[in-house]
Amino acid sequence: MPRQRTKKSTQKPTNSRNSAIPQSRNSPLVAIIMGSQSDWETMRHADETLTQFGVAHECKVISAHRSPSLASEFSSTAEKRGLEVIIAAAGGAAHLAGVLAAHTTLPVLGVPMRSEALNGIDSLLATVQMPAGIPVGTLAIGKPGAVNAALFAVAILANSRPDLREKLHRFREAQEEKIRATTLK
Ligand code: RP5
Repeated sequence: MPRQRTKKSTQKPTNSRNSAIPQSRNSPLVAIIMGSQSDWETMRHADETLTQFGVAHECKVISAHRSPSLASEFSSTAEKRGLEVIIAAAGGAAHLAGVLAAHTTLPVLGVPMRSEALNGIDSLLATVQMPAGIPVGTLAIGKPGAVNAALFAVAILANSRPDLREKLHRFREAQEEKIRATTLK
């Protein structure tokens, strides 16, 4: 059964087998998958954004390299479990989004993590340079990418959910209002 993070927390995500994350009553529509627990500090911003919009979601650590069969099993069964969007974050040789996309026709949004060696340029190129035929929608490196991946997932879901579309409009209006109200001293 899928599990879902239900509240803001700095607690790192773990896989369902050993998770302390409470069971969700609603089936998750979005999965936030990351290659390592070290990605959580960035990806919690995607978690928080989806929570802000009231979108049922789950957060898991799955590595394309360190747990390849779990990555394949997760992605190939995602659609029949009711997921509609997968967000995949990884750093360095960041193959996670591409591997998940290879096993599903659900939209996969890739978030490149800022890496120590190359500051995320490696993650960006590894995520974005997919061969024609297996798309990954790649967002910006780090926190802006995490937030925008969640907003993109909301926009996809909003195509068939007028309540979410309305929330997106209100979010944009509030954002613009904040800019208009900004005065420089
Ligand atoms: C990637 O390697 C992960 O997504 C992470 O960004 C990076 C480093 O992982 P750790 O060594 O911190 O587990 O697979």
